[in-house]
Amino acid sequence: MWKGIIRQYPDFFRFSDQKHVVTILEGNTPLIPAPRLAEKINPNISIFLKYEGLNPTCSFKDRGMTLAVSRAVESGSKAVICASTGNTSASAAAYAARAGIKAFVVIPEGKIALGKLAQAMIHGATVIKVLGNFDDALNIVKKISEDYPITLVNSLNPHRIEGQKSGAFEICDSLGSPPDYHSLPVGNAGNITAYWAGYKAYFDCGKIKNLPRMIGFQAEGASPIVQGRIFEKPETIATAIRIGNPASWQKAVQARDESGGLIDSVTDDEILEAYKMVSSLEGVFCEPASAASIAGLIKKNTQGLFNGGERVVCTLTGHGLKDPDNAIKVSREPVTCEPETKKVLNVLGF
Ligand code: AN7
Repeated sequence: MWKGIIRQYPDFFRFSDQKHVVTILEGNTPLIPAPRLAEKINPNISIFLKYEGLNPTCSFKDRGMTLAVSRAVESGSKAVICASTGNTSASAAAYAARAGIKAFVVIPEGKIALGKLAQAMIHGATVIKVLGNFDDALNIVKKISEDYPITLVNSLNPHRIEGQKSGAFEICDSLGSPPDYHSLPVGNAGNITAYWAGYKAYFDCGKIKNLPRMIGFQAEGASPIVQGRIFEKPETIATAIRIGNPASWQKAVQARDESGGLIDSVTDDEILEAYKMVSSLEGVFCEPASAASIAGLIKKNTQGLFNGGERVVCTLTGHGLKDPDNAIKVSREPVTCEPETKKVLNVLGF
């Protein structure tokens, strides 16, 4: 039976007392081959989707949260706090509930997907909506965690990044070696940092013989790393990555440069196109921010990045059901009709 990432990778996550481990059996997400997507984008490459939407709270954040909350419990902490565009708050709320400690979450008012808000609320977190953006919220929780006995569980907490390395371990374990390219959406830039650290850790202990190139994608309206400037007013339909001043900015640049990769931006239209493509061609439903990894792959393929024969992994960071509003907005409307077979057949075109 799968035991959650901490117990599954004990060489990397050591605990002197196992009773401190807080897990909801996160990780072990499928690496799904995407042949129909590849056929459409470039039949000479292989695409795999690391479907992080199948974690306990339906995003990759659970990998870091199991470790951050376990370490908080280990150190005797009774409360955690985070700023969030939604997924971190959902995960923090769930793991705090599991640990029997308090969660305080600070989110930008009106700019988080409905499912994520529902998660934070149902798990019993104290939810504070600020009339500002994620960057404002992060500044507030950083200050609070410095002054009060409350553990910060944003990715500034190094245990978050540590835990998120496990995504890279699983991919190498599944493929038998790393992919040639690893594509990710970039928001606060913790995940691209974590995956690169994970690949390097596996390389250093001899489990893999080479390293992938990391390719990261920001939304154009929230692309501080690409443009080399803080965005005071980040805007994108992909609210998860609506971040103007990423906490792991320098580490993401380092991951890009060390791996020989790149960080670029994609437009909201490109994101929504990729969002529809992956769900309609592969039956895999992710949230808009996640589709930035695929939008970026499409953009780079058009620009001639691939020679043929490459294996590319795209991390689909969060489940599509988190954001039903956007799914409905971009899809064909259901047809309403009288409860009569003839009328239904008529709509079906028979
Ligand atoms: C679905 O929840 O920042 O570059 O506060 O939810 O590691 O920040 C979420 C980020 C990508 C970007 N995809 O990852 C938060 C938050 C989804 C996300 C990202 C997020 P990072």
